[in-house]
Amino acid sequence: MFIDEAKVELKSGDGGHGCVSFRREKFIPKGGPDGGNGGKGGDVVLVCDRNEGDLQAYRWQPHRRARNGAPGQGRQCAGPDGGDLILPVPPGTQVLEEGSNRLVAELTEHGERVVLLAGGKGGLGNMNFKSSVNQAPRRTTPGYPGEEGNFRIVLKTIADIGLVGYPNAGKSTLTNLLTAARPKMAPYPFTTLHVNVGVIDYTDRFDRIVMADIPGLIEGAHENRGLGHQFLRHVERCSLLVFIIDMAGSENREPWDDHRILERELRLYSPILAAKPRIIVANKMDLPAAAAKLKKFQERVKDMVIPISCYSQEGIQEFRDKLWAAVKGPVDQRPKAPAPYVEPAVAKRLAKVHAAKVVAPKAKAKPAAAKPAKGKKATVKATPKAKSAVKKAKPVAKKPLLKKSAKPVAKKKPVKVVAKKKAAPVKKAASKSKAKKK
Ligand SMILES: Nc1nc2c(ncn2[C@@H]2O[C@H](COP(=O)(O)OP(=O)(O)OP(=O)(O)O)[C@@H](O)[C@H]2O)c(=O)[nH]1
Ligand SMILES: [Mg+2]
Repeated sequence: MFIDEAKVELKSGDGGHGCVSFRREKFIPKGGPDGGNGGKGGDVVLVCDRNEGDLQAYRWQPHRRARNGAPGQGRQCAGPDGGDLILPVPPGTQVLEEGSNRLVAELTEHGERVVLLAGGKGGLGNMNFKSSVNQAPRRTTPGYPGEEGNFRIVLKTIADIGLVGYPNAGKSTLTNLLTAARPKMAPYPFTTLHVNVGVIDYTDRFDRIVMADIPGLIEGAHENRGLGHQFLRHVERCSLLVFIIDMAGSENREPWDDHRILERELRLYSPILAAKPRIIVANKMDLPAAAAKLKKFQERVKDMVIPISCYSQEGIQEFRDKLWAAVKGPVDQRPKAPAPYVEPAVAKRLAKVHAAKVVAPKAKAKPAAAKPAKGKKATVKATPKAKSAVKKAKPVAKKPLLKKSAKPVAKKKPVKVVAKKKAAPVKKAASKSKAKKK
């Protein structure tokens, strides 16, 4: 049984008490205080070990405690320290505080060590308290108690790619084909009940890719249908998701429906997982219905699709190469994260708002197009649209003249000039009449 979560109650060792003792030897009267210190309590230490597969050991033995330090002894002997409690855990283990769910420790690299709970310090024996004024002290200190706590240990498998698909899509068959892992494969749903990790070896490139095969997802997994979402945590750390889709629809489902539902379930599980880059693998291409369905599928889903068949092994080499390029190849050639999903109703509303925003600046642009009409002598060769704008602007420019508005419009100047010309003859006439009078 694969166990990826366990609740544990841990306690580090208490420190040993200090000792009260006086040296008593033949012919040595009043030998003085010689009580030793107590030993330190053992720590609770987590060690990351790649040979550990899961957390089974903690499920069956959840109460663990480190050893206490021994009390001090006479003749200035310190008590021995309590031994540390070493807890080996597989890479990808997280330790959370029970109740608050605070992440306390995370171990990802083989050999990593984390002291989860420190052991208590040992107490001081009476030899530490002797002085010129107190030559026979009976004073000691007790050992400090160790720490204790309840924790939840969770395993999140570390793999480069995670296989996601409906039950019977062929995830385990593909894992068997590409890696040395041997997950069970059979023509009934939920054959795989836990995570299987396999390694794809690229001997020619001196490289490897770690692949995680998880149990199948079905519609309503977020409501705990099937095995629910619980295994999706194992693909949370993958850099790439591989959607395996039964392209032949051998279970009377359409492949595009499978794809839509898988996307939805990922979204409902976590937005982080939904935003991971992915590639789609069309499996079971050896079956007759597959080719036609693949065409329809590609019309609906625009992402890259790699057709393969685990039976005839068609497309497997190409898949291996594309996988390597997607995980280890140049960064700019790797698949990009999908655009964030927007609910269709929200998308419609956004489209309307966007359209309104696009129209608004056009309406503002009209007066700007009319501006050159003020100067009349605008020599800019206007496009047909601009010409029409200029034509439309002409009556607008005349209007202020008719209304005699106070605005300094270019056409007002000739009016003033006319007024001056008329005024001049009047003055001349007045001067002529004055001359006649004289
Ligand atoms: N015709 C055909 N059948 C396939 C192909 N790949 C897998 N199968 C069959 O599909 C069935 C299911 O395969 P599995 O690998 O167990 O499917 P799975 O996705 O791991 O299923 P679960 O573990 O239940 O989630 C098995 O009977 C396989 O033999 C393929 O390329 N062509
Ligand atoms: Mg399987």
